[in-house]
Amino acid sequence: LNQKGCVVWITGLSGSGKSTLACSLSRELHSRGKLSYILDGDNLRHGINKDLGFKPEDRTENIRRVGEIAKLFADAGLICIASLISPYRKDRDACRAMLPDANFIEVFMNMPLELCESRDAKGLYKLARAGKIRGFTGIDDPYEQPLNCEIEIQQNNGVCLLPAALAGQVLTYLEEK
Ligand code: GGZ
Repeated sequence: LNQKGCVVWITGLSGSGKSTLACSLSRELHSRGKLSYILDGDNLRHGINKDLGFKPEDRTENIRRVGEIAKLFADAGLICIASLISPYRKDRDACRAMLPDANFIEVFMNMPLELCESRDAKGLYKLARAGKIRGFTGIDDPYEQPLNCEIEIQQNNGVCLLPAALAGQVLTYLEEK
């Protein structure tokens, strides 16, 4: 395998584009002959993490488990792309601490709440606003922005780059490392 394992950890609000970036990045890596694997918070919550909800201690355990699994993939030489809201800084930092520092690349999807909320693919923001879901990130549960992330994705004059271009930003970073 002509690659070194690492973890690309994508964090951000629901609807900020984490999964889209993860898919695009995985596709771009594949086309360059690089092996990757996506760990998606929402998917894993149907299987290995189906005993967990969204209380702070459940989110912490969710992120801890995914961090441990990501580490295994990275040890096996894969580029593991983790896509979770992971709203609490201490939980993300605990995952970072599991790996040699250069092997944890934190990507912050810094999108305005209004944009995420306007997408509302599953109608969850609407339910949260109506008080039908409690503890929804960005509404009545905090999102703690990274202080020292490796890559920050932002809109530029209200325009967001296409997923392939965003993936390109991450690829450039990975290639330089
Ligand atoms: C945040 C919630 C909640 C609450 C359900 N808060 O955008 P989605 O819908 O498809 O993906 C979100 C997913 C979040 O799972 P994570 O494992 O990434 O969260 S964390 O890292 O905080 O553990 C969202 C949906 O679950 N969802 N209830 N209360 N997101």
